[in-house]
Amino acid sequence: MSETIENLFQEERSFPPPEKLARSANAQPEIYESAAADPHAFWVEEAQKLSWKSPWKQVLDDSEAPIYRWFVGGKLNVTESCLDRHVETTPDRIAFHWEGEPGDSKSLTYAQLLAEVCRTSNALKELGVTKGDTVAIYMGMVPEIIVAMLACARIGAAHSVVFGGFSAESLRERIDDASCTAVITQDGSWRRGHVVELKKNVDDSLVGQQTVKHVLVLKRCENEVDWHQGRDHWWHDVVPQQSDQCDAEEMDAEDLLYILYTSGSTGKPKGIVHTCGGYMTGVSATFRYVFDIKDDDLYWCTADCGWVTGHSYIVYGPLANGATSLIYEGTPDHPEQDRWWKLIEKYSVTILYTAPTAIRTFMKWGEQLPVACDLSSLRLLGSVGEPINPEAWMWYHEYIGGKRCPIVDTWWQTETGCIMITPLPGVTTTRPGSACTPFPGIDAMVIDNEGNEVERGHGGLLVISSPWPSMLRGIYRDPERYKEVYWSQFDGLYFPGDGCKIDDDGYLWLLGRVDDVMLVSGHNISTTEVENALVDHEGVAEAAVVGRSDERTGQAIAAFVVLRADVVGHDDLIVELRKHVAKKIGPIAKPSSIVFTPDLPKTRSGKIMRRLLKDISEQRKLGDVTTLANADIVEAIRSGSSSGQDADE
Ligand code: 6R9
Repeated sequence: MSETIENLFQEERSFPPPEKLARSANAQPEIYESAAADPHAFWVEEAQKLSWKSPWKQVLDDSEAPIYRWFVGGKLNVTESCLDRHVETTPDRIAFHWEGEPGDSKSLTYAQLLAEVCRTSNALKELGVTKGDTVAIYMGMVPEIIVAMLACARIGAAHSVVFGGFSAESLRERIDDASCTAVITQDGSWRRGHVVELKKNVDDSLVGQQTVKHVLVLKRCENEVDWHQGRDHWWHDVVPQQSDQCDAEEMDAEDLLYILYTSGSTGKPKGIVHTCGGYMTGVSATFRYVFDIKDDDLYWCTADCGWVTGHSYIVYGPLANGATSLIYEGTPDHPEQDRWWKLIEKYSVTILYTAPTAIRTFMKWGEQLPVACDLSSLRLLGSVGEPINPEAWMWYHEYIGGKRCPIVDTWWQTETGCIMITPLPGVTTTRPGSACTPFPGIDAMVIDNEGNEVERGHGGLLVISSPWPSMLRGIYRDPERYKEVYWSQFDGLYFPGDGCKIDDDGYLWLLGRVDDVMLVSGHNISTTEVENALVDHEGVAEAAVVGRSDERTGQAIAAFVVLRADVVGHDDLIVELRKHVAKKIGPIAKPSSIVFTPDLPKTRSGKIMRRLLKDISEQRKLGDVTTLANADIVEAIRSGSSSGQDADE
């Protein structure tokens, strides 16, 4: 019988934590043992670090599993943990330094942020938004997006942030699904020097829409907008004159905090539901220990608030810990490809949290850009969103981290709310490409298709075997789909849909989505391992592989390769790359075709869309491309691909 997923790629390099960081790290080695001995006590201790209005009566109610309730009966308002308590002790501490794409900037202290949140809360109340309503937020990365999220939380309205790059149709679908009563947006948002017309998209999305009564519009780009009298309100007309005091609505631990839609690879977007008490406990604890946050740190998470990473690790986690963060509005290549490195230099950023897709793009652009900037303030690096290829990890380590910064490769999902598998920077000896081990208090296993735990040294499916506080509470208005998608495969186990292998020391190596696994001559091969082997070649910056139907082998591996800036793609290189993969992970994994391309199709959150590459390889009509960040690349690949050679020997 074939393995659920083969274990092919071996990585021998390892990096112990720097001594100085280890000595004063927020998480010390004992944390694993004590959390394992009593996980509930661990989470209770973390929950107690938040501000509660009244205590819970029960830590976990699992009587209706897989619907779990945490901190049952507890009352709180998450904005008091994020703002009020810091304003009491350190009102002048900076919460956010913000830099706009055109170069304008602004800083907000905790006291200023609380005042602005209260004014916005009062404005929303005046418009009739109340506890139990859902508000859509469709904005760019301006400080007001954070203010808007927190203002909703303060008055007990759920927010549903829709990424500002999504179309009017996607916005409409999400507004309808959650029956939003208000939308908060901007006239426009800056992106690579151009204005993205957010207000226009909102107008288009609301044609014939019934539930939305009010649209609050922040002026940012001064582009012209249509105005719907009675429905539309300028932020500057309704917010500034409000009182800067607003009592925080008392919320049950299990009341809805937000809905966030995740599309997955196919099908209708799922409205992932997060509640107040457990979610805050999870994000606050993971932020403190994984990012080792200290008073003098300047933390920068490069995500957009439209993604869960922005919710958990720009807004709720950092603010719960009283952190000082940088946020940046624009793209990394505006005005030049060194914008990020200039920002790190300007603000003396100490902790950087970004995605493999960004790192691989910087590899493609070349290390001369970061090397020319002073990045010596950095002390810790993070990665999230996709498996990070070992070679990309090494590049990040060398050219961004100056070989001195630990890298935390953090595996988690919109659904999990907080980081689940990760190194702890002062404790874990890291291995490039491994997310290492479950966070304290989290139970994960790798199992085969029959549900048996695999032995070390083998691959299989990742599952989470006990509930955790920040877990999703369901799919909005679709409890059956929730059970079906996550809990129907293996009894009592949460199935995230990712492949994973466990090495001889118990380290976990994420292998991408199970749907993408390729079946070649009876071997189940993960896309991640073949991509790792390709990126291991010095000429390659990025690679994506898919299984294309093949009469002889079932599936054949089709590879799409992005080369580094100074490398030219030619036939000899194709031969060389195939040999390289064969040598690195075995002849079975050799791509049968390799196409060079300037970029890969990616979702707007930077994940490679292998589904489209599969359509191209099998010369099918392309599936849905509306969530694509770079739609034009698909045509370019398609024309390149028809001339791409099929090297079979
Ligand atoms: C936070 C976020 C979740 C999916 C997840 C997995 C992939 C995220 C990863 C990773 C390997 C990591 N993923 N982090 N794979 N290593 N460190 O990305 O949430 O947008 O819901 O995506 O992303 O496949 O299942 P979300």
